[in-house]
Amino acid sequence: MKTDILVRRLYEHAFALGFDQIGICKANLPNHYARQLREFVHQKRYGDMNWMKEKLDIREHPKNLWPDVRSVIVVAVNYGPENNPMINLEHNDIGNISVYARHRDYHDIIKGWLKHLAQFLIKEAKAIYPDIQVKVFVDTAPIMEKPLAMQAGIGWQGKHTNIVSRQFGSWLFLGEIFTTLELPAVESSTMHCGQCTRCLDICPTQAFIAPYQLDARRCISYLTIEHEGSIPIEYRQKIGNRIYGCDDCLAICPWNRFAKNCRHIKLQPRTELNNPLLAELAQLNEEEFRRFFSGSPIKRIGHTRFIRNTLIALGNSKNITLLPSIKRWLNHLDPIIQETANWAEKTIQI
Ligand code: B12
Repeated sequence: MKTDILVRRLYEHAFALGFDQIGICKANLPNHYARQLREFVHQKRYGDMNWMKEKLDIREHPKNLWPDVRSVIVVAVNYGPENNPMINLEHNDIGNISVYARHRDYHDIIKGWLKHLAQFLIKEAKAIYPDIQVKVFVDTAPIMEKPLAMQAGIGWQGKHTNIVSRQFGSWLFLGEIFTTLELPAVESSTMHCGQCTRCLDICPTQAFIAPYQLDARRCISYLTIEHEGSIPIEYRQKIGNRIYGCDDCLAICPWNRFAKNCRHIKLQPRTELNNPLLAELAQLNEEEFRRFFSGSPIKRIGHTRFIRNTLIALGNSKNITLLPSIKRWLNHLDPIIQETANWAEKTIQI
């Protein structure tokens, strides 16, 4: 089979499986990405995501992860929400969960689809390329997924640092198939943010030190998901009712006028996670937390961080009727929970 027919069949199969965009690039990245990544690590903008530092050399270049890789097939899945997620930020008695975490864990779903697509590729290509090898990734390996997506024509890295697509705006998950097969690369995407700075301006914690440069240590997504200890006092009020992740820089992007609702049944939000009451979330003990968030990415942060975040939102609610939800954690054995509960008890009354 000729390569162009193989690629056409691969694209058709990808769309049938559920992917919304697909593109191919060489397993190479322009040198400036490695330089900028090193700068990010050098300035310790990764906070306590130490794996960013430990795997720096590998992350710099796809071939450092797998020397035999020749081509990268990048796929994207649209998870566009039905409503503007920023509406939730106005309701102080609910916890705002970022759009990507309101449904089943995307890693599980996309990994499944990627494995099917990789199997299909092997089956179709084997007659001509018997030695073909593949590896699949979705946010699971030390590689720079966004620059690869840009090279593969999926979209460009916006000033908020995430991929923006002409077809789907800012609401895309990314995944990759690395292969030893030499495939024709598409044209790389070009940048289209122009003079717009809306994503930079809206960030509640001013996490962007410059366009295209995020200091993760200030990012609410990092603070509520990745950061393990107490959340620094200076960010607590700015976090508002965001209890898991943040979508402000994505949601404000003007390119979302082209966004479409997510078409995948498996990625539809659980209704109880669209606007959950803080009072109910604060009732969850460890076992209930694990059961309630089974299959959800939220389970990954564990009970302590989840209650820590919920307590911050409760404090920020300034809704004194919610005080009992804080009080039950005041004497908890975990020092992070106890300290945050004390802060929330004072803050709710100011
Ligand atoms: C670490 C990480 C985070 C960290 C740090 C984010 C970051 N911007 O680095 C935290 C926890 C904060 C985070 C948050 C989120 N994440 Co995240 N995250 C990652 C991860 C694992 C690595 C990203 C990385 O390499 N960062 C290192 C820094 C150096 O990269 P960078 O910020 O992109 O910087 C580059 C450019 O900005 C550029 N650059 C630097 N300076 C300059 C200057 C100029 C002039 C120019 C033009 C360019 C430029 O060079 C840098 C190197 O490439 C990827 C998965 C992966 N393996 O790639 C997912 C990933 C990026 N995350 C994703 C998502 C969905 C999110 C959230 C939206 C989740 C949420 N709702 O809370 C937020 C978005 C916050 C944001 N604005 O970035 C998706 C993004 C999909 C997309 N459309 O692009 C990814 C790709 C996972 C996936 N497979 O889908 N994430």
